[in-house]
Amino acid sequence: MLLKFSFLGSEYDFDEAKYIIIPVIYGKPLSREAAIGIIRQSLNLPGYNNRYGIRYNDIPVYTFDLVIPSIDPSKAMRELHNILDYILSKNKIPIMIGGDHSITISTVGLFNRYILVDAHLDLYSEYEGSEYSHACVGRRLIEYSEEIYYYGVRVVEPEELDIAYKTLDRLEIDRFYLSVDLDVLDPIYIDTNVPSYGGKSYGELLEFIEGITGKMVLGMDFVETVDNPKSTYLTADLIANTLAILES
Ligand SMILES: [Mn+2]
Repeated sequence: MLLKFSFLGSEYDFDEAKYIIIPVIYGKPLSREAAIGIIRQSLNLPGYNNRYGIRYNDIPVYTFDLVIPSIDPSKAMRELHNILDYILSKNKIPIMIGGDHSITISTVGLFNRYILVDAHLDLYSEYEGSEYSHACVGRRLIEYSEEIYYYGVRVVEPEELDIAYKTLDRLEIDRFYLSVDLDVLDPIYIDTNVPSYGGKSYGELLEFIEGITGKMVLGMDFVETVDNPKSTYLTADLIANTLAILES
C-alpha cells in the first residue's frame, strides 16, 4: 500500500477534515524546509497514541499543498493571510508548520486572542532592518491585540522592556490562536534557530497543552524547528499529541 505524503499519512480530504496542516517553506536556512521533515517524521509515529488513547487515523486532518511564500516579507504575509482566511471561512482550524516564527505575523486581523509559547518575547519593534523579523512577532501582535499571553519566556532583552506583556502558567483562557515556537523546549530535546538553555521539558510543555481540553483553539502554528531528524520527529510528535488532546 502506498503511504500518502500527508501529516500522519491521513487520507481525509479537505472537506472532511477539521484540521488543516499548512506546510510553510519560509525564512532562515536551518528551518526553512523543516515542514517537509515534520511530515516525513509524522509517518514514523506509532498509529496509536497511548497517552491519550486515540488512533491517529481517527483524527480528521488534511495536509494542504506546500506553501512557498514570496521572498518579500509583506507579500509573504499577505499570501499566508489569504490562505488562513480561506481555511477559516470553511470553519476549519489552520495549523501552519515549519519555517520561521515570523509567519505568525500573517495572522494579524484574523484572531483576537493569542498564546505565544516561546523562550523569547520577540518584542523588537524592528530587527536587522525588518519589522517582519522573527524577533518582532510579539510586537506586531501586541500592537494589534491586547490579549497576548506568553508561556515559557526566559530570554528578555533590554530593548524589549518598553512594552508590557502578560504571562500565564496554565491555559485558563478560551478561543485563542496558539503559536508554539519550539525553542520553548530546552535544547537537550530539540535544535531550533535560537536555542536557549534552561527551557521546558517535553513533559512540561505537553502538560501545558493539555490545558486546551474542552476549549476552542481557532488556529495554531509550530515553528523554528531545525530541519534534522531528531528535531522534526519531536515536532511531529508534539503536533500529533496536540491533535490527540483536542480530539480525546
Ligand atoms: Mn523564540
